[in-house]
Amino acid sequence: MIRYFTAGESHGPALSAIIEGIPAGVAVTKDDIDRELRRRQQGYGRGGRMKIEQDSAEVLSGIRFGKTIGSPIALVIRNRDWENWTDRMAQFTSNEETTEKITIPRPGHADLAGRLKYGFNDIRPVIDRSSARETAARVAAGSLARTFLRQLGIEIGSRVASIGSAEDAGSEEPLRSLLEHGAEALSEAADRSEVRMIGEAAGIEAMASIDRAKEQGDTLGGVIEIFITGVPVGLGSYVQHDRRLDSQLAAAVMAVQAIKGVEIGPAFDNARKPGSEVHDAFTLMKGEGVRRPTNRSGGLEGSMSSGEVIHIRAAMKPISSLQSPLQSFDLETLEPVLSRFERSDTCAVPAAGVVAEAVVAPVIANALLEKLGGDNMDEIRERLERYREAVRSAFTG
Ligand code: EPS
Repeated sequence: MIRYFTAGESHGPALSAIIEGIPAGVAVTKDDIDRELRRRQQGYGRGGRMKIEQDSAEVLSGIRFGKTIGSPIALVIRNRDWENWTDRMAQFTSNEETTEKITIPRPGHADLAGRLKYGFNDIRPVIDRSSARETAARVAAGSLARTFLRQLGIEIGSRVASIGSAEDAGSEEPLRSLLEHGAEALSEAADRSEVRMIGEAAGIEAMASIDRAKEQGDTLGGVIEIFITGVPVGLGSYVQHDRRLDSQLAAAVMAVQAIKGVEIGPAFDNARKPGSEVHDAFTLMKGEGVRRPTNRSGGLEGSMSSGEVIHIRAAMKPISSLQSPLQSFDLETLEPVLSRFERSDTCAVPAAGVVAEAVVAPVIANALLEKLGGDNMDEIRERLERYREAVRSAFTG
């Protein structure tokens, strides 16, 4: 089973991740990892920090001659900004006397609860670890799981469905035809837009609203959609709560900073409709087995993959570092003050889509490994092919 951890502070020396459980024999290039890191850094509305960083991962273990060897893979992404923070984030020299303490919590952030929970007299350690910069390490780790999946014909992609009130409406048809080529075709199309939308007019509107928010010292959230193609039927299980694939996917996406809502397919719309307009009827296709003309279940039935495209939607709240401050108070003087501004992005919804792609990859890879077992690529490929064939021929008479 694949598991991973990340470590690192936003302004410390580096971010790192150890990922274990990627089978042996997965062909990996350095660019399979760095490409995802670059994608995560893009997007209209990012702040000054993205001009400083050029994320790239050093691989310390687990890969030999361009292939995984089944052992843990350790990754390090250096923070270029660290050189500007060596005093304020010093590890062993005590600069407590000379370092300005952060004592005004930003509403909406981890600042206040984190300061109380860990007992600091300075919010800085909370800011630095709760920062969404940590997602760079998750993207690096996730890129290995998605490389594994890609070699088995399973692809992950995403688009931004809305930013603020600007919606990528009317893109359903191009979206469907892109997905026929696999979810990565969708992501490639989305990556051509700075806001990762498919419709050009929607993208222009979204960028204008980001500009307006920035001028007003405000921030914007949005909705992202993740698609996974090529997933065989029957991953996950209904027999026990912790084996349900929909809950595992939702948990992974919800664990991304600022994600506050997750739905499988159009779940909240479905909740307003009668069952006859929600459930996907079966059609038997010659040579292909069962298909559903609609996919309103988002590719999951009974908490298992249905064999259709998996479709997840996630709501990201607007970033909580606002240039136009909200009411706060000083933790030392207890005086009411306006919240302080910490350099930040105006909108990071496009990046959140890339992060969401990365965090669902280990979930799908684990569900596949649970179904098939196997420690190396040849073994897994053969078992998957046999399973796909059994599914294809199950109802073809
Ligand atoms: C972030 C604040 C900003 C963002 C950062 C997330 O960083 P800084 O405080 O250094 O300006 O740019 O995102 C990243 C650095 C990144 O790589 O995504 C925060 O507080 O969450």
